[in-house]
Amino acid sequence: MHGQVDEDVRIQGPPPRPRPRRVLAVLAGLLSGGLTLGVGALLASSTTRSADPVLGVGQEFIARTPEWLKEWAIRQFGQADKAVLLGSLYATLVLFFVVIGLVALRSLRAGLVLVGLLGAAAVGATTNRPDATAVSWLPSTVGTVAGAIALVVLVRAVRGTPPRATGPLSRRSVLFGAVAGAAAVTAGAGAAVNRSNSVAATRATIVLPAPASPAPALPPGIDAVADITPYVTSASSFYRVDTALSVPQVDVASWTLRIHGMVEREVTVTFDDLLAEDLVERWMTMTCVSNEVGGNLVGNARWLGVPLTTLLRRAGLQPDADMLLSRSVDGFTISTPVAAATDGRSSMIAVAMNGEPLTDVHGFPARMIVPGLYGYVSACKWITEIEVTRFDRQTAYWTDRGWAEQAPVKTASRIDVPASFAKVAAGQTVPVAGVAWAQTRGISKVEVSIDGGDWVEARLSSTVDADTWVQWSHAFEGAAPGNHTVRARATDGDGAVQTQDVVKPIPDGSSGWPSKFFTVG
Ligand SMILES: Nc1nc2c(c(=O)[nH]1)N[C@H]1C(S)=C(S)[C@@H](COP(=O)(O)O)O[C@H]1N2
Ligand SMILES: [Mo]
Repeated sequence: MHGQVDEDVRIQGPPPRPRPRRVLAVLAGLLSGGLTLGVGALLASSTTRSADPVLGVGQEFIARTPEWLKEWAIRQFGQADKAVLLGSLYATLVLFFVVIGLVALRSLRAGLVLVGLLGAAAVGATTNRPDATAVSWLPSTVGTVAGAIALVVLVRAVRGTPPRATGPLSRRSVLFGAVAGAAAVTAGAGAAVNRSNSVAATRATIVLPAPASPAPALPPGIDAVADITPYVTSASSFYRVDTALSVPQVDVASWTLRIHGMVEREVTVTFDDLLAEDLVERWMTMTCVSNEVGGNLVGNARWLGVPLTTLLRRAGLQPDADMLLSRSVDGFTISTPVAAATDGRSSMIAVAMNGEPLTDVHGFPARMIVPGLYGYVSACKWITEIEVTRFDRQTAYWTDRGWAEQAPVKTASRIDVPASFAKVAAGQTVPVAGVAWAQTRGISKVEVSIDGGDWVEARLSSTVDADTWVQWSHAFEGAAPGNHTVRARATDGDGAVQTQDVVKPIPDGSSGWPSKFFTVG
């Protein structure tokens, strides 16, 4: 009985209000935009990853961002900078698609002009990437055409007479559903292809040979200090710095490293060629030039690889060459002084980190590692080419943007404890501890001072050699109640004391004494 009453009410109620056409136009804009991105992603996944319209525009944005904005973004968002960039890019696109839908409702031609402009921008960006191929224009072009057709069909359906109630589904709903479905299917298929192209599976099948020259075993007492940075940094907690919006997934079977330019003979090696060499394994600490005093863009790992000298000797360097210009699969470039490869330090083309093949973010299948130089002038990830050349002929990605050509790592220390603004109970000892590094020179001493008082020598943990950081610690007794500042300074193996001069990272690395503020009481 009740059911019947309900039925009567519904039949006699007001007819469903037709959805306002502007809402439908916005939806038309969003769905056709979604189809553009889906088709673009699918085509890019099966041709060139960097030809994806969104990634291409994002990468071009990174390449053209002024230095101050980049610095601000890194300071503001740190390791999340890429996620923030992609998020903003998608938010902007949503806004564009909404506008396109509304404009198209009034004038389809004007809407299509906007679609065309957006498509042209995407084609421009993707074909301008340094790793662009002959087909990089395709994903954005086909995606834009598909989106344009969808926009015309959907907007015409919106403009047409309200849907007649013929059956449960109007023609309009079918069209909207079809475009939504096509957008979802293409985007999903693109993501699936990308997943299947990922290096995770091949990486797991790689068998690393034993090193001909193994790294020294870690001496006892290398992690002597509790609650601070461990001596070994795992791959997953190692800092990541690069310009790659999507992490290159390199097919190791077809990957090669080519050494050319000012050489006696060109050398091209495969990954298996590298593994067949006499491999050396070394502990080395790597630092980013963007690391602020007290910052965490520094890590220490056991690297396995082929000495750079092995490969360069095979190629035969011309005597007037002074630069190695490394190129990554994504077109990124790094310039390294030839001397850093030939002066006896453990420079290598690394294939493994802490006993495992490199992870994709850290440069799979191979990267350069040079002790004592900041990463941007040495540590090329996803390396595929070394051009032997001269500093008066070539420049590299970051040196084109105002960073120094020569950038040896500056002697540095960091205070890990006490934590900033820590509170310590009165009468207790205050542990002060951290790490210090001066790759190739080593650390001979770390000193600490409270409130500008006398420098007291801290205790150094053991270390394996001059190319890695070392832990240090000191326990302050009898700090008076109140606010205090503790400072640290390191002395390197040459006897040079870490400079007090406070300078920013650009152009060749930050300096200054690290400090921590704490309260007793
Ligand atoms: N291909 C490529 N290699 C690169 C970079 C990059 O942007 N692209 N960044 C360099 C910089 S600035 C640093 S500090 C190190 C960081 O290496 P990691 O991410 O493995 O810690 O990689 C270097 N190698
Ligand atoms: Mo860096």
